[in-house]
Amino acid sequence: MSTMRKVLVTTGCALALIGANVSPASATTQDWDWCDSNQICLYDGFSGANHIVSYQNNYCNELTNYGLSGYGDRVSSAWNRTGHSISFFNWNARSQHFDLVDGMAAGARRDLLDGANNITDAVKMNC
Ligand SMILES: [Ca+2]
Repeated sequence: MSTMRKVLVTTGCALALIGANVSPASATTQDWDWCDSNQICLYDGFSGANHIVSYQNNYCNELTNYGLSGYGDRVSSAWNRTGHSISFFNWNARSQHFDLVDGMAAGARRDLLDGANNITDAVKMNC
């Protein structure tokens, strides 16, 4: 390994350690991956980290079942850039119904409630 290569590897390790100790405030500025206007954006991580999928929801009061697309039980945060409130649902296999587990105002972005984290399967725009 050349001297230059060793320097680069060492620098990379130092940066990785700095990244692990990042403060919550600076983490927030790095999160909330891009979300287009009029879309509902869903994220695997908290504070908008790790974008999963976005829906251009043109359908009022119709359930978008993202569990069918393989995104169920993964969403931890969301950004609602529609002009309407949205509701999140969890599929209840026992009752064979969708249970309402969280809701979000128009324009809001936040982590899902503790009881809704990593369990939702569908979203609906209320209008
Ligand atoms: Ca679920």
